[in-house]
Amino acid sequence: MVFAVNPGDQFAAFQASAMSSGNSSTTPPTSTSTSVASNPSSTGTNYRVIVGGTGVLAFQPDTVTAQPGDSVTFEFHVKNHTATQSTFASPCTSMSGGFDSGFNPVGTDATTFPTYTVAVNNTTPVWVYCAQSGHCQQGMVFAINAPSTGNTFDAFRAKAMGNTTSSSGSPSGTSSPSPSSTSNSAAGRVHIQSIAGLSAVFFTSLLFLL
Ligand SMILES: [Cu+2]
Repeated sequence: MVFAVNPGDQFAAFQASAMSSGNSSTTPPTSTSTSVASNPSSTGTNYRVIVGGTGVLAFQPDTVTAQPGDSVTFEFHVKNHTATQSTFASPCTSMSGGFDSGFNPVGTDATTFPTYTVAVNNTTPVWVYCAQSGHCQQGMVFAINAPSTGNTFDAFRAKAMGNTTSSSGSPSGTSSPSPSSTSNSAAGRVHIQSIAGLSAVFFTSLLFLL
């Protein structure tokens, strides 16, 4: 499990050397690069993300920082994974109108790997998960341009894994707006209702005074 910042097309080689384990053949991992859809621009960077692999339920790397004009190519390895866009609020649920690679079954002896490429059009965070049963809940998530504070990738993954209580250190009731926004939605609604109730009382007593 390795990671690189701005590796260009050298990440696969870096990763391959890291993973010197027993994959039977030594196919050069760059061989599938011709299947990239619609080259967005000649100057954009294409980031390669390995999805799954032997004993791996992860996107590698699991985050990418990209510029408009760049692209991200998911390369699906063994098992049957997807790259499906979600939202920060619901990490393991397909986003309406978002992209979805669909399932990509890959056998253990595969020597070529299906790919799916998405274009990066802006720097808005893009949240991605694997829709295979249980994978997202085991942390198989990915992000493009995740913020370094607030809605971070770590918070996204924690939310995917159901760990919404792990706000770092701050006892509840403080004003940190980020990680608590979804799991408390019911509580938030109650809170809003009680505020509405209060203002109704307030308004009524105003009427009374008039
Ligand atoms: Cu998966």
